[in-house]
Amino acid sequence: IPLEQAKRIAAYRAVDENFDVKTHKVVGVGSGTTVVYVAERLGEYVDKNTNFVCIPTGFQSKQLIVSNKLQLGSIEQYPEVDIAFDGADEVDESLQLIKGGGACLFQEKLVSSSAKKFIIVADSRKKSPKYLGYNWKKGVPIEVVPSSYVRVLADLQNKLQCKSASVREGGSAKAGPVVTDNSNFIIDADFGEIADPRKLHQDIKLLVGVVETGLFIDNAEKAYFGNSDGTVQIQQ
Ligand code: DER
Repeated sequence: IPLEQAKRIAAYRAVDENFDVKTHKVVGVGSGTTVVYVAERLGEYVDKNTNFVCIPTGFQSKQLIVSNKLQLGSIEQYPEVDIAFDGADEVDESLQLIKGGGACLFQEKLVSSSAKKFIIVADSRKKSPKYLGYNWKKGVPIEVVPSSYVRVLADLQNKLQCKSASVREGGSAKAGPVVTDNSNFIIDADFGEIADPRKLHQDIKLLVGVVETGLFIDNAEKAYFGNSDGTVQIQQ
């Protein structure tokens, strides 16, 4: 089956098996192309008796909430989230994640780490057979304060021995660096295989200028992977 259908099947299954419309009042909605189907499915739960609020993880996420006629709330109003759904760029065997492919990692981590339950939805390409960095070759996304990017690039190389690192450029969409929904830059840092993502996250987080890393440690509780044969694999 087509990739988009595999993603949809996984997302629908994740919502149907984990979202409880009676008890879950605050729902985090992530960013990217797979979570589109989460928002679609949540929209099908809305009726005159439901009152759950959805918390966005960036502008695209806000669009998903609005276009699916879901109630939009802010993380400031609802700092405690009952359940959050999001995509991932890679998932390792202990459910550690690389996220940030869509440059929304800061708000994604703010929402997912504020959630009692955090569920990942992805297609089977995102599941790593071993460690992070096995399939995802674009490096660890890192959100940095714009004025610090030269310093952070140097520290990544000199202090953390990363193989290569660069500021994410807008390409044909925008001259110059990608600017995140929080007015920051993204640096993608290639560390090759990441045997200890927790240690790497901590080391990167200490660098001056780093706002947040795309290494989501001990955050996800379950992951739903859509396979090309239409089946769904669940990791927990
Ligand atoms: O940027 C992100 O973290 C997104 O969630 C991304 O990792 C997943 O994007 P996809 O669902 O389009 O593959």
